[in-house]
Amino acid sequence: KWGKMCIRDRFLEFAISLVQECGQIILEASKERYSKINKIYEKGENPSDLVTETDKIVEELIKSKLNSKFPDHKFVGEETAAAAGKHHGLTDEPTWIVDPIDGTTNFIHWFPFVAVCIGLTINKEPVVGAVFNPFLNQLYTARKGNGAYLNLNTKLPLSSPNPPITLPSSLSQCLVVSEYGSNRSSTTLGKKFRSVHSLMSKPGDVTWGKKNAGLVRGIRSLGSAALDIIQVAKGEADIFWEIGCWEWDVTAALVILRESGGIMVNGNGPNEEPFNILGRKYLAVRGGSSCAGDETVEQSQLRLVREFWNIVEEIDCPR
Ligand code: 2AM
Ligand code: CA
Ligand code: CA
Ligand code: CA
Repeated sequence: KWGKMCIRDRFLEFAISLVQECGQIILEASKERYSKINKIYEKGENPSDLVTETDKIVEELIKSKLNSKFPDHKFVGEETAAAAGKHHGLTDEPTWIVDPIDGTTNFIHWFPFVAVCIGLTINKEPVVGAVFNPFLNQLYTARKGNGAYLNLNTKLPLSSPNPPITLPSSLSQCLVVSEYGSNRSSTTLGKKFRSVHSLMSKPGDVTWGKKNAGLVRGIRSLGSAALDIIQVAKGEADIFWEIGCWEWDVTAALVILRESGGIMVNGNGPNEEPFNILGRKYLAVRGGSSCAGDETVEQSQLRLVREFWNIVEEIDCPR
């Protein structure tokens, strides 16, 4: 039914106007730190999983504006899903996938990596993405087939002044971004820590000193999965890895990542099974215009995916 629908600019334009409007609301609300508008709730039984009034207000605003503008379209949002207490599938209908505040803990603490994320899927394919960080006034946008941009004028990945961006030839040259999520059960977090540890040190490498290289160059956590992915789209990080996050963390940023030349898989790569936006395991590698050796850029990306996945321990994350 939606196969012939063209991906029109008006979808992206509307998403941009919404993230900008909501960014202002988020900024204003952040001034009222710890006051009523920012009343903080713990979600469910999980004390590290927080939500504020602002998360809810922003999501309701986006939902109602999208519903008036595109009444036939579906809506998926983090706080709506939380209120319903159950999850949903994804259909072929145009579906707006929204995270009103990605980085709620950052928002509460004024750590300036906070994003409002609006993505659109058609036929389950992410086609439009807008991610806005109001604290840094950075707007990231993309439409399938039309490139990815910072503040509507700077193309991603960044390449300053004008050299080709060379892909890392090995994991040891990669800067990795990842999150720990809000699941602090010792089994889940323990496995993740062991995986991260195995990336930061080489097996059998027990001495401190010059010989310790580590399997990756470093690991960073911004506290916003969407902005982690954006770092990869910009070319300022090489790999994004996260287990347990949701489609609203990923959809908008994924369009931007892909339009910047990056790839995202759920596990070992596209060879295994088609990418599933609901997969809750995400591994991304940035794009580049060249790479070392005889490989194509795509071959290099897939090799890095395989090498990375061989190191980290698989974690079961049923949804
Ligand atoms: P949120 O701020 O919208 O809740 C840091 O915790 C990052 O991981 C944020 O992007 C956060 O989104 C997301 N996140 C929250 N809960 C998570 C979970 N259980 N597993 C993985 N990521 C989660
Ligand atoms: Ca949340
Ligand atoms: Ca989120
Ligand atoms: Ca959120």
